[in-house]
Amino acid sequence: MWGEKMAGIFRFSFGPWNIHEGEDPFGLPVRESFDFWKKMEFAAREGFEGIQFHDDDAVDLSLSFSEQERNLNELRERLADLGLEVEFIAPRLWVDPFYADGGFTANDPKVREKALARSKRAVDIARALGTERIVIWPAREGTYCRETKDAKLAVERFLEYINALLEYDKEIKILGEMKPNEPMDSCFSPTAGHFLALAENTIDPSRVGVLIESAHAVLANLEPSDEMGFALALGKLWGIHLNDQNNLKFDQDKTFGSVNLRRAFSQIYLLDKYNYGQNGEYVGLDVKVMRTQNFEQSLKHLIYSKEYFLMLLDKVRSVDENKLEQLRASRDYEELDFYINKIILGYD
Ligand code: XUL
Ligand code: MN
Repeated sequence: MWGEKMAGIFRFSFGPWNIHEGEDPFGLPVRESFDFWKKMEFAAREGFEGIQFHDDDAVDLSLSFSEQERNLNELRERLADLGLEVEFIAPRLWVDPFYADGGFTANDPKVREKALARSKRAVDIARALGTERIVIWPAREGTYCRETKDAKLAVERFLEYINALLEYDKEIKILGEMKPNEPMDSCFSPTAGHFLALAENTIDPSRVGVLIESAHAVLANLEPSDEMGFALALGKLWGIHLNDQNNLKFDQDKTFGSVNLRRAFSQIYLLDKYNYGQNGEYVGLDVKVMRTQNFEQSLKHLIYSKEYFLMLLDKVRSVDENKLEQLRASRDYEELDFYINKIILGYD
């Protein structure tokens, strides 16, 4: 059906939360849980090479320090045995009720202090697992109603927090993963552009970049491939979360390509054209399985997101660049539009 499915330099990753029991804000879990190592074995079997972790996906933070260290060493070894490496660690500052008002932008200084301490621990976990990438998704760093936090002070606190982490470990790289809303009404630094402006004001801008998630861009009413192009132009596209989103509603994390094939095509076109991945960056997925899938069917969203990517990569590589240039030169954009859709439909 499709060509050689050559991934080239592309290496794929996902996080264990992408295989889940179907719980949502309106309903209980609908499926049994997959055991952690079953998820990892699935990843290896399906040709994934990287695993994304939150700090507490990687290790039980309630254990003693020495137990954590032991478990982290074992985790790294067992993952390596499966041919997997850790892509990044993201401090999870939004689940614990302690962070109800956010972490590093919380009004309570004790909360801010603990959020930083937990994030420093996340840095140690990353290093123990062999990665320098720290992903910051500022989930609750925003407001439910405007006057609850000082918007200027919040951004200054965001900056202080990033600086403290850069200072803490001189090797780490910080990847901001921005989303305009959800769970908050409104988030500070809602887009990649905001975060990159912040990055330039840190103590070491060269170690601060972005992870662009397709659905998050759509939620900001932005085109994911343009967001990626923006970051690529600045040398800051260090991670991606491919998925899909059906217009402006809750963050759907749908299977990549399942809503809008053209939008998926545009992202891959750009990534392939500019050799995304040449510095070890991963094609990360962040996708949710439909609640209606049963246990056995609940891995397909990951398999198919990767398949969509590879099928569309094949299409991307069949674009006649000369023809594209001619159509650009003659400004016949109707023809260009039709040409790309014919390729996607297999009529070219
Ligand atoms: C939230 C989201 C997170 C991050 C990692 O919308 O995308 O899963 O990717 O914390
Ligand atoms: Mn994500």
